[in-house]
Amino acid sequence: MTAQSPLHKARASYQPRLPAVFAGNGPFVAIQESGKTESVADQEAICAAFPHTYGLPLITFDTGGASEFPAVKVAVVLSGGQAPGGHNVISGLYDALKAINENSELYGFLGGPSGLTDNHYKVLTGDVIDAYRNTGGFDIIGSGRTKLETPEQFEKVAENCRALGIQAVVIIGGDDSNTNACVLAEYFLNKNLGIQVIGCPKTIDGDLKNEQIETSFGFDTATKVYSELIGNIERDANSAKKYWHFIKLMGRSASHIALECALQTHPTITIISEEVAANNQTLQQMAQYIATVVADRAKAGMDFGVVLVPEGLIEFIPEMKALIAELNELLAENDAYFKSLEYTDDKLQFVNSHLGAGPSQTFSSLPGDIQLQLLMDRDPHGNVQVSRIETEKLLIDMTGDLLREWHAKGNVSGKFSTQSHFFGYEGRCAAPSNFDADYCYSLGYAAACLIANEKTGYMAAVKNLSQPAGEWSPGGVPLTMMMNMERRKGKDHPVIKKALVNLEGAPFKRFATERGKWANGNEFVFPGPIQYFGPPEVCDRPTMTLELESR
Ligand code: FBP
Repeated sequence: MTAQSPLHKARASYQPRLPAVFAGNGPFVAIQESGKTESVADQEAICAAFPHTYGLPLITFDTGGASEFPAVKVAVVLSGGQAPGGHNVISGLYDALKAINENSELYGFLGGPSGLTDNHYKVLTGDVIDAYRNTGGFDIIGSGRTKLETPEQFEKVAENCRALGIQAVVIIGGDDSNTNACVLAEYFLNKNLGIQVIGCPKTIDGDLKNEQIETSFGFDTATKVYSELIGNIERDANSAKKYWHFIKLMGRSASHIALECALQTHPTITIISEEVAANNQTLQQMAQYIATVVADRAKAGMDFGVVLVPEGLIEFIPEMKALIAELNELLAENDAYFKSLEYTDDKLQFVNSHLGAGPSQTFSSLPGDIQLQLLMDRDPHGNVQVSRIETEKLLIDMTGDLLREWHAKGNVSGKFSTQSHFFGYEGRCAAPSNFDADYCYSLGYAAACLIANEKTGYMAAVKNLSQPAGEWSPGGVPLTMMMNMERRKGKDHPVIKKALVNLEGAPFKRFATERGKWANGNEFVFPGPIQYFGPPEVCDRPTMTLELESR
């Protein structure tokens, strides 16, 4: 990269703010440990799967630790989808390792976890790190979604680390990648290989959070970017007064992104998948709800509005959930045969002839495009690729059909002209907000402290995030503590528990009390672009989710 924008240049010299415990003494911290911990669910099964790493204590850092550490060689890998701030985790890690001992070295493994098995790496020097400080993207070393799951892969990782003298591996990833980190830590301990593994909580989706992890990095920046775009569309809708905009938002299964964006922008309608599941709402009922709001607004002369649709919605609609579960099992059991089918008709026929009565009926009722999108390859972790299913278009079609029916009966007036959008990739590589820049840098520091203190099987963590950075509390959370058993690719597996939107939580409750007003009037809010320089109430505001959850 040679040409740089003025913002890129100005941002390079931003010095991320650190929690007080690091600001005073750098990474030389004292370790405070809790008692034995338990996994969030399925304790017996998780304990049996991770006998060496189960039950580790929680760690918080305090001032007054050792003042010297030996040099250490560390590997870092970025895993899964991009999230703003990844480069700052790496720069925080680098700076802390160098502060610990200037002879420490950081190796960046390329293209995600496969870099570790294939031994593709580059040494991260000060010059390389400086070029990426406070920038978005994962391009410093690239990312990938390879799942580390077989002993052969683990042996390869160990062999490659040993050859370079690497003592610790930092995996920066989401729930699935941190599940990999946990499995790897357990394997290395079991084999007594002396290689530590530390995870870092990354994902724009916001679903890697729990009692200990307040938010994953990237959620703050991504939701601010989407909220800016939604606000712009709201203003366009309100100016032209002729379109209904249906916006699908990334976020995988959980609706955290849609909820946060709704709180920031007050759209006309927002669907929250978790509520749909709780109310057992069918696709038809959802279309009815949207059509009713459209018809009511038409009566008031408002043939326009903005609808937010979380990308994972399809998995939460009861009849679709049953269909997807059966498809997952069917495709996992017949993977090779299904992939050998060349023609679409043969694939559809195979699926139709193997599905049970209910799922088969649901499948047949879907438009052809959606049927094919549901049959696309699962990701390496067995997840349906919801970003590729055009749920927003399905809702537009169904709502339109209903409105035409009502129109024919003379029950509604007005026009239903639509535009569809999908916001996802637009937000994943944005320059990190001040919050994400600071948070990620602190996570990198925390990972280095865990390594220097010979910990393994931990996720680097920073708490008290709704307060200014100086008051943040860094430490480590045992990876096993976040695990439960889930069905993947037709089998039960120990995985980190995804956090879905809590319908009893403050963010959803706030949304639920306000949405009626937003549907009937024009309550749009226009957040505008992320600001990096300026007054703290504009530049340093955390997400509303974090703010409301910490009250
Ligand atoms: P992870 O952070 O869990 O890896 O996923 C982030 C994400 O952006 C999801 O919101 C989205 O469904 C998925 O990645 C898209 O995957 P891909 O980048 O492979 O298209």
